[in-house]
Amino acid sequence: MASEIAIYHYFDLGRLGRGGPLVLFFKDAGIDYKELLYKIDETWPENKKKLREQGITRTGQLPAVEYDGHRLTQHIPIMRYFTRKLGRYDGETNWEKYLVDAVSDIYVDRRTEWVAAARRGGERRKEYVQKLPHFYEVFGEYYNENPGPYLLGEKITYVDFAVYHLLDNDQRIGVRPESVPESLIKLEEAIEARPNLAEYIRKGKQ
Ligand SMILES: N[C@@H](CCC(=O)N[C@@H](CS)C(=O)NCC(=O)O)C(=O)O
Repeated sequence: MASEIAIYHYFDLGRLGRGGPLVLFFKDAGIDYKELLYKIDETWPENKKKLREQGITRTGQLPAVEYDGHRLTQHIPIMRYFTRKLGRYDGETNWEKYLVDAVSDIYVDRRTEWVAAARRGGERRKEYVQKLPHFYEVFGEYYNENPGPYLLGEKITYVDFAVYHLLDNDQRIGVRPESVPESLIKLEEAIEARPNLAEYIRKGKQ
């Protein structure tokens, strides 16, 4: 991947911010990146304005990545951009690509619920927690289509980092359902054992 460095703009979320899907993906793929992290406090509106003016994020939301003369936002499409560049981390057949896309879409649905719950709290958070077992069941079924540990079996794809992140995030915020499908536990173990990720993830859990 030459010597190009990706500039990754995100929030400084402390331990919660560790291991976001993009970071896991960059590390796993050996893509050099530099983090620019912003506080979510009274300084954010001003930073948001600047980032929009600079064209780094049109929506005013993060993550955003500067790479190869481009400004990229929307973290799932960002990972897809890199998979096409690398020629790895996606399905190969039409069906495999479809499966990866479908699970990504469900991941985005669940993430949108979480962002709203985190922002509004209260009832919205309760509703989110109630919906979680359903999401876990659905992800578990998709991950059961192949022997695993990844969605497509032995071949890792970008969506595996996203689903792993979701499991880890729910664990950290204490809302993980009591029963987690075995296929998702296998995914977690496999991601945590990946050579470029094992130490980073272990340190983040300390
Ligand atoms: N569709 C975007 C959503 C990004 C998003 O929801 N970002 C939130 C944080 S997780 C954000 O920037 N919030 C601050 C704001 O809206 O001002 C993606 O998937 O990357």
